[in-house]
Amino acid sequence: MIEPFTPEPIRWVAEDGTPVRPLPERFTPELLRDLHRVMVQAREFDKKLINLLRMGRTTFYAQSSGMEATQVGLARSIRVGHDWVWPYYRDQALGLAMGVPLFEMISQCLGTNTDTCRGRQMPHHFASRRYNFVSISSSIASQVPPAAGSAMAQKYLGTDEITVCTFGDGATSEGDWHAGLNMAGAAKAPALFICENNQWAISTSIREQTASETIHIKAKAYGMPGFYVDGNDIVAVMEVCAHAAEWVRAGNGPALVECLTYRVGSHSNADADAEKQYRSREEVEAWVARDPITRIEGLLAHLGHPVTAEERAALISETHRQIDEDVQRALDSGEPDWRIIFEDVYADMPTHLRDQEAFLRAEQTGGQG
Ligand SMILES: Cc1ncc(C[n+]2csc(CCOP(=O)(O)OP(=O)(O)O)c2C)c(N)n1
Ligand SMILES: [Mg+2]
Repeated sequence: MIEPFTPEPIRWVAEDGTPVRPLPERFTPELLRDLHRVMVQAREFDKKLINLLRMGRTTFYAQSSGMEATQVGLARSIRVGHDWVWPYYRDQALGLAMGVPLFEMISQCLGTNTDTCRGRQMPHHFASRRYNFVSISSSIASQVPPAAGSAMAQKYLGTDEITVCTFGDGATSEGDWHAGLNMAGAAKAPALFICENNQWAISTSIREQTASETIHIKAKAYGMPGFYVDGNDIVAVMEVCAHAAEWVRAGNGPALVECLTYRVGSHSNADADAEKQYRSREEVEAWVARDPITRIEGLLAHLGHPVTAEERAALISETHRQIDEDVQRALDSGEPDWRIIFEDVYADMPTHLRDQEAFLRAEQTGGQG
């Protein structure tokens, strides 16, 4: 039985990989291996994208390293392509686990012709129409009120879809967050709110962020259950998120899940983490020791299906090979033409934009027309 408002995060697997309660049957070695594969891919995606950033191929990237169990576990707890997902900017492991192709994510980061947004979004803000993965907004918590609206629409249309909305701990201090949760609660709309509590909002710690003991208790104020889960334990994340998702889908109204995890890398490429300005190395090292990938490997070993060093190395090199190939293919597609800034908004372009387009064309052709 999964209860809301537990004083401690719900946990299934201890840090050394030993189950602390009976493992549900669905967690077969095959499923665990598949989850492990996506988590490793996401970790390697971070490393490769940081390299591309250093090479000047892209200009923004925010790592999800350390948070893979939360994001992959969430992806595997919802109906992918059916439910609607309003993500935030650190959700690449969520996207990958939902099935968004690496190639699409890489193209978006590079802003090439193969980018579905064709360079018109900030890098690392991918979207996927096929997977109902809504375009990311960098303005903290700005996705929460529209997600509440999306859930209200689902309720009024009588579908069995739900809306999933993710955000960080810092987002819970924004007015938008409270407005969105209040609206979804009052409308009893099918929204699943997921807080990826990585305990830092750039350099602001969770203790400075709020006087509340936890994030999930804020759910009480909005008339919904708040679940508290160990976000580095993928079994616990999947059990809790699947339970909350089905509770929401059954028409009971929204729910909030707080996944307690940690960002082991820097906030983004614009961060003083490396300079050790706001958190101690001891703190980071303590969380590196609770790594979610190590934990699932410990569980597989406990079950008698260990991931060997060779298998892990092969998985990593295959991921790197795939990413290198996709990067090349994206770069080969070239940069979008400047004219696209005038496309995809108006069926009939207003006069002032037509004038601007003509002006730019003249500039491009050196005043020759
Ligand atoms: C409205 C708004 N205010 C400030 C910022 C600058 N900013 C970018 S990320 C961030 C921290 C967010 O922390 P959290 O919600 O915990 O997510 P995390 O980055 O830790 O995953 C801030 C303050 C912003 N993007 N939008
Ligand atoms: Mg945070």
